[in-house]
Amino acid sequence: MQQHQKIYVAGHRGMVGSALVRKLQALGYTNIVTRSSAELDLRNQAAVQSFFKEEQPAFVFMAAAKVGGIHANNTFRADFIYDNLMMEANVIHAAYQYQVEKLLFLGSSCIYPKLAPQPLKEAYLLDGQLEATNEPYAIAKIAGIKLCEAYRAQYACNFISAMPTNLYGPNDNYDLQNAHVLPALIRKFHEAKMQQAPEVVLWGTGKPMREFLHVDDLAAACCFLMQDYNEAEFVNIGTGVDITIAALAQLIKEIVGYEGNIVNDTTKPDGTPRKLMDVSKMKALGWSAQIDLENGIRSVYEAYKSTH
Ligand code: GFB
Repeated sequence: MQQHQKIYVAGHRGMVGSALVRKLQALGYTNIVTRSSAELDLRNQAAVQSFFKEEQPAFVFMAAAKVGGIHANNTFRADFIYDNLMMEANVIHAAYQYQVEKLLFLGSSCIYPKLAPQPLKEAYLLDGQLEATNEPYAIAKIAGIKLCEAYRAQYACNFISAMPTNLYGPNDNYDLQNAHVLPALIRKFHEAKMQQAPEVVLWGTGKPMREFLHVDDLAAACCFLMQDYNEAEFVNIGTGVDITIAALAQLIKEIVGYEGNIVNDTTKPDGTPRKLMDVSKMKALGWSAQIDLENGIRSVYEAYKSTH
């Protein structure tokens, strides 16, 4: 990837896409093309094709997706499968038609079977039943991996896939119903502190374990793969360290400085018991995450306070 070559970052307004644009700019890439979803609906095949025909990007980061936390995934099941399938099929097919030199597709750790052995090795894909709350999203993301593999096998396209663990960072979604756990808890503890509320409600039992990666680390990993990795097999991206939801809540409570109680709402789902990435492949390639969880949460909380 040369600094003057045209790079399309799909989904540049999202948490991942905006981190990619920041990272690419910091690395000196000057020819980045973007479209908002109002300008280009990636679910519309004709619109996607005319965009690729007009812009002819050399590289594509496919970071556009419909995403959300456990409740959003479980509720908007049709939207999560339809929107994601359409976007990725249109972008990947257009990248083939318009001879994109290389494409990176972003998936998710929820592609793995619910009860897969831990840590999750890339080889565990399609080895068992998926977690029910996010099955439609996971199926769409698995389809994205398979699209990349199939276009590589049939048409020799250099399409690669990366599977990030749970992410957080700038431009995250803080909507309490639809957010992921980390931003939701930052908001809940912050508002409880401001209102001097006696308790904060944690969904589920607090026992599930999750791994959290700062999106700036993910962006660095994606640029690294775009520059150096050209294989068919997808690659996990994570920290290799996980934490219970109860311990995460305690950590965020301390960072925010909230002094009330935490209560569990066990009518809400726990989701997958654990999804810790095996990051040995990425480590062997020479990349590992740099931002530790406590510092990462401190930085996003500072940003949250300045904008809310
Ligand atoms: O982050 P999260 O919504 O998604 O929830 P998943 C993680 C865990 O935190 C679950 C608990 O056990 C939740 O029950 N939790 C506790 C909360 N309090 C809260 C809260 O206030 N809000 C939220 N959202 N959770 C998603 C998938 O799964 O992860 C997607 O649905 C995607 O497909 C994404 O893969 C990365 O980690 O369970």
